[in-house]
Amino acid sequence: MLKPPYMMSKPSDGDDDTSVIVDVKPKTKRPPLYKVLLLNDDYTPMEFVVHVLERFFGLNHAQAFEIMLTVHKKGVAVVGVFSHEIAETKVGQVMDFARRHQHPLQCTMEKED
Ligand code: TYC
Repeated sequence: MLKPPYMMSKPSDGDDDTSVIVDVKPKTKRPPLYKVLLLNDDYTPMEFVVHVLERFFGLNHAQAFEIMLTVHKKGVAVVGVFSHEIAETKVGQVMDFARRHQHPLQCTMEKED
């Protein structure tokens, strides 16, 4: 004769939760990117701006001249898109270099949409 306790189903091994996650979003998000912008002014020499673009943004002379002219004509242009840390470094390098040469050149960064 069977003695108590009577177990009418298999003992749980702790793995009998029947709820199922159907769809899980991949949780790794790419970090936001930042545009680095160069602003026009009436005093910074064109050749200085070209030099800045070559030196800090790795542009060749033709590319640097073209972007400098865009800023000169339109007032502002994106000179590159970077991670937050790299963008901050570039802005700092440009602002420091311009200040040391007593030019009012302005460089800023802006989060990409
Ligand atoms: N406008 C300046 C000039 O005529 C040239 C210039 C270009 C200055 C781009 C700043 O980001 C700049 N000398």
